[in-house]
Amino acid sequence: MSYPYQIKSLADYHEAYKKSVEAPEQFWAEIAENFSWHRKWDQVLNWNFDTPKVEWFKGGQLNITENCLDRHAATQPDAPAIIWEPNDPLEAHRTLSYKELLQKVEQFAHVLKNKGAQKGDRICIYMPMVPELAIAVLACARIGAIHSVVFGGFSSQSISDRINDAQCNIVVTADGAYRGNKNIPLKSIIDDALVTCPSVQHVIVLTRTGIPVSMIKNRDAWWEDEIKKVEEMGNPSFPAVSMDAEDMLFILYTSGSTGKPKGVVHTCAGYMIWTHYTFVNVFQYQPGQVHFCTADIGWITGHSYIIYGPLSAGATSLMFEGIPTWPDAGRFWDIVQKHQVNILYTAPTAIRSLMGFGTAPLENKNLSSLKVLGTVGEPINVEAWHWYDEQVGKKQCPIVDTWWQTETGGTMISNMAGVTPAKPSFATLPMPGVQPLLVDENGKEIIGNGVSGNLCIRFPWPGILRTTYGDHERCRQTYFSTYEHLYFTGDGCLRDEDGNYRITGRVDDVLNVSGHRIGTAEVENAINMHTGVVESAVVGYPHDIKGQGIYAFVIFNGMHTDEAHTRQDIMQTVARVIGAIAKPDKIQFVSGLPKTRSGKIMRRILRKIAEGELSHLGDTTTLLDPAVVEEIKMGRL
Ligand code: 7RM
Repeated sequence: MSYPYQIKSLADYHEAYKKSVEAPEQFWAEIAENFSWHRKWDQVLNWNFDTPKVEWFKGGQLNITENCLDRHAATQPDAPAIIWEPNDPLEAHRTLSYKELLQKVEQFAHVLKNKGAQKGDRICIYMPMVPELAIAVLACARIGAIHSVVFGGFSSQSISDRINDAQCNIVVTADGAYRGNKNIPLKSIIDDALVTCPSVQHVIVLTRTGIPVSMIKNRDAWWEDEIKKVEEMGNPSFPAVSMDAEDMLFILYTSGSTGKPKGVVHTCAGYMIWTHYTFVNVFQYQPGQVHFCTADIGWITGHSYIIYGPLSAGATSLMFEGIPTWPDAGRFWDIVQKHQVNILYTAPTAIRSLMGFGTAPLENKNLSSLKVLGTVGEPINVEAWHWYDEQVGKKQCPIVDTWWQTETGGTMISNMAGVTPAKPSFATLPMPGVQPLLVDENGKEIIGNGVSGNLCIRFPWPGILRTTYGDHERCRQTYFSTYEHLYFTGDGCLRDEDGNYRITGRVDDVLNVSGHRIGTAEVENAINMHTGVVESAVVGYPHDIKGQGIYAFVIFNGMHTDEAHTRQDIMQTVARVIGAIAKPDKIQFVSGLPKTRSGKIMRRILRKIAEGELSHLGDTTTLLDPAVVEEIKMGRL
């Protein structure tokens, strides 16, 4: 496949950017012409950020899976679409060509249809990182069902909240999952979740680990048995269902500043074009290259840059089931060597954790296939950037620092590999179609360079979220009401003298722990479920590997046998309610929390204490009880 819209030089970039701002409709229409449509659109863009309402390619009809599968299966049937590397290096890898992947997606689309799935239904997918996860996702898209993938590390409670919010009628899962030396009982976690999910009628269970599971009659079926039924039907093809450009493609839950995760909604055409365009340009993908994105498909990065971006481009996408440090800290490098990976896209937290093992795991690994490196998920510190550049890229590979969010669908601010200049710890320049600006607390735009403020976007791009599932008002409130007529990202940002952007981190109550977004309110709610807890306050603090760690201040009134034991109990509670990723790193027991006279917890003070900045707490005179601050300082962990 060729990409006529691939930007080839800095001058090209400036030209494309200018056109995308001056004539956005013409710009995106020309790109959209390169996809397969059942019907062309009537209007390129219709929008209003106040409602908010954004519609791209309204009236157009298409199916994203024809763009990701059929057209490549026709022109390059034997080209590898997915290379799958298992958790355990002793197990054989698998390669699925475009022809094979299409056939498997059609088979599973039949399975879903046989279970009664219809266009518009919501289907929850809770699976390990195996090819069948991508197959399930694409099969949903093929029949027009809306997928809601839930990361395999979330607890029963988190799953049932998400299933109930979206009213899913089908769940696709596996018996278990391998992650490093752990064996996670996915089906049993699903069984616990479904006790409180009356909307679910069918559960399809893939065999992965072989651990015993309980199968409930008339509800649960094995993936393999259902596939056999389709084979017995003679493996009929499955014509892709025609979708409106603005029909929902998927829901993905993400944390915000309130306790309840939001179901971010993306639609078919805009999301497809945005992930494709950003994939091809940011990584400068060349046909035949192997792209390795290390994210889990449970997060947006996996949706956009393991599945939809690469496959829409006819690329080879490498999917890895395991973790970077098992069986040893050379796992990524073995994979790069074994599969001749050309593009490696990972998170700063993974780089920092591997840095901790020194350079020994890199010795005798042939990384010469690498052409482009990428990072995503959190700010990358300069030290990690240089380590990545020197030890992994051998100073031969451009590094793209891609800033974006679940809500933006794809990359928003990033350099383009080898085409626009990189600057360590800077995401640098906006993608064509992205119009960033910085504002102060009052929403006044901060003009000029060498300034910082809150990062907003003033014009829609094709991949912007359309709503939060079932609660459009919440979408308006969260993203479009803080500053009038603008999309607010929740991130703080600096713009240097040359106009390069550096994202400095969240300015709301959202933590970024190892690249995972976690709301402080969510963690507090989970802690408060422990019977002995009276109240809690959670803040982030700088953590060498995770980027941010979770620090919890807890008022405990229960029966203390000993503090260490109570800490463990609270950790367990959080793991049960949310998942292990949200376990606090530190729990400090306190007798009170710093509150204003109106009862608001002053997190600013707690944040400073957690960071260890004990002497610059700022004004504490408005506190109800200033003495409590002294006590908390004394007991700091
Ligand atoms: C893709 C993803 C979004 C939040 C975002 C930022 C932070 C992501 C970068 C970054 C600095 C980056 N989606 N973030 N990428 N900060 N530099 N290159 O991570 O919805 O899970 O998180 O992540 O704070 O708002 S996400």
